[in-house]
Amino acid sequence: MEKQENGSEAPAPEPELKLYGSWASSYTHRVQLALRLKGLEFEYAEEDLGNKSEALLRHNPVHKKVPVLLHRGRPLAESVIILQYLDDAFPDTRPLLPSDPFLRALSRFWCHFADDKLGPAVGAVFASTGKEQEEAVRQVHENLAMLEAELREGEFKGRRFFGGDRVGLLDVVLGCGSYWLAVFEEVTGVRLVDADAFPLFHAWLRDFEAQEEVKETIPSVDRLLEYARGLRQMLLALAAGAGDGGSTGVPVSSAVDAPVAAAPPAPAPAAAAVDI
Ligand SMILES: N[C@@H](CCC(=O)N[C@@H](CS)C(=O)NCC(=O)O)C(=O)O
Repeated sequence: MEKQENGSEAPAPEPELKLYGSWASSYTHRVQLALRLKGLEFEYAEEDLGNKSEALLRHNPVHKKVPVLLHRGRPLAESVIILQYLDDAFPDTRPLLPSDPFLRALSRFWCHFADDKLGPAVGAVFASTGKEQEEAVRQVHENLAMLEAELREGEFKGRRFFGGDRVGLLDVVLGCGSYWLAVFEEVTGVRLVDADAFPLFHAWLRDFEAQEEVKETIPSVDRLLEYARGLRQMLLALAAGAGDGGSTGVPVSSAVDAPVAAAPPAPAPAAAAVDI
C-alpha cells in the first residue's frame, strides 16, 4: 500500500477490469480470450466454486456463477453478454462481432445454439453411459452437422474463422468449449469429432486452437484430462448411488453444465466403476 501525506495507507487502486473466474470454466475462458484478443489488461480472481467468495455472490446474486467482469467496479455476468459489452465499451480495440448487421445477428444466433444445443448434448455424452449416451452422441453429431453445413454453404462459407480472417465472437464462444470435445473423447472413449464426417469444423477447431491467445488461455490437456476423469467418475458414482436400479444409464439433465464442468475438481469416490 502507498503512504499518503498524512501517513495513513491508501487502498490499492481498483483495476479498470477485474475478472472473477474458474480455471476449468470455458465460460471464463471466453472472457479471458476476448480480453486478450482485444489487448485489454485485466486482473484475475480465481474462484473456488465449492466455496464461493462473498464478492462473487454480491456481484452475481442472480446466478452466483463465474464469469463476472467488473468494469470500473460495476459487475456484469453471463459470458456472451460480457463479450458483446467489451465490443461496445472498447470500440477502439479489435472488434469481436462483424460489422455487417446480418452477420452480427447470425453470430448471436449461433452463440445461442452453442449454449442451448451443442453444449448440453456434449455434456450429456460426458455424464452418461449406455443407451442414454448413444442418444447424446447422436445429438452431438446432429448439431455438428449443422455447424458443418453452415461452414460449407451458409453465410460463413469460405471464411477462415466465423469472424473472418481473425477469431471473432462466435469463434470465441464455440471454440472455448470445443476443446473439451477431445478431452471428453479421451475420457469416455467415444468418438465425437470425426475429421472425415466434419472436415470444415475439424479444420476450424485446429486453426482456432493454434492461435497464440487461445494457447495462452486454455489449460493444458493433461490438467483438463485429470479434471475430467475425476468429474466423470464422480458423476457416474453419484448416478449409480441414486438408485436407478443398477442401469448403466445416467440421468443427464443436471449433471454437467456442459461443455463446461461446473464444479471444481472433486475427489473421485473410490467405489466408482467406469467401464466404457
Ligand atoms: N450462462 C453462463 C454460465 C456460467 C456457468 O455455468 N459458470 C459455472 C462455471 S463453468 C459456474 O459458475 N458454476 C457454479 C455453480 O453453478 O454454482 C455464462 O455464459 O456465463
